[in-house]
Amino acid sequence: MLRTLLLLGLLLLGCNAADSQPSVAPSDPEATAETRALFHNLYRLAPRAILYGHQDDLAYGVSWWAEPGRSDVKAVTGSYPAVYGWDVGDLEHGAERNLDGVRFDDMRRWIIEGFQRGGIITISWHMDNPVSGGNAWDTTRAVDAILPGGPQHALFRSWLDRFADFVRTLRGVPPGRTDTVAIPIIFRPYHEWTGSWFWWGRGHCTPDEFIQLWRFTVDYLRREKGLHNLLLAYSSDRFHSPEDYLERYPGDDYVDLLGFDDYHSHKSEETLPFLIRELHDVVRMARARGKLAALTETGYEAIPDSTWWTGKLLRALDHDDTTRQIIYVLTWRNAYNRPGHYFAPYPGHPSAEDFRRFKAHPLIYFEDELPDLYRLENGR
Ligand code: BMA
Repeated sequence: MLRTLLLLGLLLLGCNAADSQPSVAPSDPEATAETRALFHNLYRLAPRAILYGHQDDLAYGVSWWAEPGRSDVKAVTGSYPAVYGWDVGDLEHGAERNLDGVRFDDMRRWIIEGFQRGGIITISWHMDNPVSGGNAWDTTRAVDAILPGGPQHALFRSWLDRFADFVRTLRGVPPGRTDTVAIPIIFRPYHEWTGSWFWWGRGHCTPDEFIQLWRFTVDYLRREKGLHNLLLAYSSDRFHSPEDYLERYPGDDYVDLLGFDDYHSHKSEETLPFLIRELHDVVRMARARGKLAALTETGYEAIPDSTWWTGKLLRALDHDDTTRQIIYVLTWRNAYNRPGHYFAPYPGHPSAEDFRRFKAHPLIYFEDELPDLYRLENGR
């Protein structure tokens, strides 16, 4: 009897200990099988891999535009990036091209191509200002106006409708399969909110308004539009502490990945500790909540330091067991018609050799090293 009671006690204790662990699952209880697989596989991979991503990789590069199969990253390293970043700015107007001139029909094709090779797709949205009609950098106050009850709410819904229509067309065949599925998307709206350069930025709405905006967006896309292939990335710019970062956190039911953008702290010895501290904070906050963590945007414009990839970026990412848990790092676009505005090397660039060393590091994964991320193990 005593032994039974003791056993029972131990079992209960065990349950309590298990309860204190965060639940590890996509925030959408109805997430599709491939979306769940992507989330769990990335979570498991996080301690040993950092996936490299590049914005607009397949669309254009330094001195070329829309050439089938071409990629600056592949030209330098032999592999496509593991993560493909795209931006749907101007989709809200039903435009043919996004704010950087990429045709949405082409973007869809490239998204499908990347997914079918086993890559990961992330989408951001430099959405125009819904009140003034200016661009994303027009900081006319707008968030309160698009919330339910606000004068621009109907317009805002119509923008989300257009987004949902586009996402619904993103379907492809996962590697090693023959059936077509909805492509899982890491959706990263309202990014860099710790800055005040976008209309959704910190200086232009209250924390409560931002949280309402986020929750409305996610609820609308899931419940009204029936999208269940989205993993949500909450992504700040530089931040100073966990409290600072969590000021506008919309809650665990609305977020799958905790990320931040930082284009500055990686440049010098003096500022590298700031980046390492951000990586520590974001990984700890993510793991405590059963979420993923990522450096969602970074890069050194024109890469003037020829050993930046291993000498600075990798040094921060590979600093310790905590920094290594970042799941991906994405560098921004290699603009076609804006000289010097590029963030990955092209053949012959002074940092090309170091970029290949970066890729060769066991922690860093490009597309050619990816395991199958879209298949569930143990049916989870
Ligand atoms: C910015 C710059 C802009 C671009 C925008 C959206 O950082 O690259 O030229 O329009 O991102 O891609």
